Amino acid sequence: MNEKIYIVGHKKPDLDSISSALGYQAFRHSQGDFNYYAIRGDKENPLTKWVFEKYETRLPEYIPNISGMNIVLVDHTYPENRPKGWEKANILEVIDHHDVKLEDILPKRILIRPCGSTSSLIAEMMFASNMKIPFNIAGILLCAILDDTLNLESPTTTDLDVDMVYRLAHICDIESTEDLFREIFTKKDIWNEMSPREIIEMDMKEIDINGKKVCISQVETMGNEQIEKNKILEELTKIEKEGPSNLRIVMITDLIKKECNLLVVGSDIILFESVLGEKIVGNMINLPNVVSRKKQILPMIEKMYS
Ligand SMILES: [Mn+2]
Repeated sequence: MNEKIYIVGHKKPDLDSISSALGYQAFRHSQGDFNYYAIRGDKENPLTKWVFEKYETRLPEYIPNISGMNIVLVDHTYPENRPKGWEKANILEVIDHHDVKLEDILPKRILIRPCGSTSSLIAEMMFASNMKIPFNIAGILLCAILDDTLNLESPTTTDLDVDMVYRLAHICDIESTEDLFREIFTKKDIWNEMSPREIIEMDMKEIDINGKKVCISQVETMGNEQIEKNKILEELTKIEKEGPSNLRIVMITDLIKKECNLLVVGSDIILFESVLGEKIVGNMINLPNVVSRKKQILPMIEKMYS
């Protein structure tokens, strides 16, 4: 009998992490590889819950520790984003659309392609193999791509994402993704119901850049004016005191105005100012036309530390 192989996304999974894991399971099963099994290492976010309910699909099983398991990592490679117990897991394969950090593991199969979402890579495999994609799987992958690419408007969007959205939407019988995207983002714009600590931790990425500790939280809103920046900054300062870092940022993105406000703390704030070419006043700065953590904020910081 074949040993089980578990597919898992990053810690604090977003929709793409959970959708691509389930999508890859469906793809593998279509190939006769029934030993692949999608899981999640953390609680799902409210958007994921809504999308899975909408498409009447069961969430992947929650397994808090992957130690000792055969693993496919989807939607991440960085050690700091891997689920608990990865050090003692057998990582066989990775599929991702972000920057790569794999010096410490040696997976047999690696599929890395810069594009808007891991779900696009999974959908492409499905179409290439002529698999008959079930309606619910198409819907879940479609929502994940729209979420990750901000309805194909994020600078991370590639032709592949556009093509996959078009083909998946066709399966779902959706003519325009505009309404679906609005729904997705209303489900995400739940910041008013959360505490500052919850807001900061909802979509937080910790990154080690050449030994520098950087932490960026992403808060995407549809013109939400009610977000209490001062309270979040107060909490951010508290978190920074608990565990100092080089740079700790909360990126509050307004998807309607297409701009963001950064709340910034950390020991390298002055260095960061010099990269921005602007003063960060009272630990806050507004950046017009900046919406992407991965394509716009991260590269700036990586350049700063290179
Ligand atoms: Mn993703």
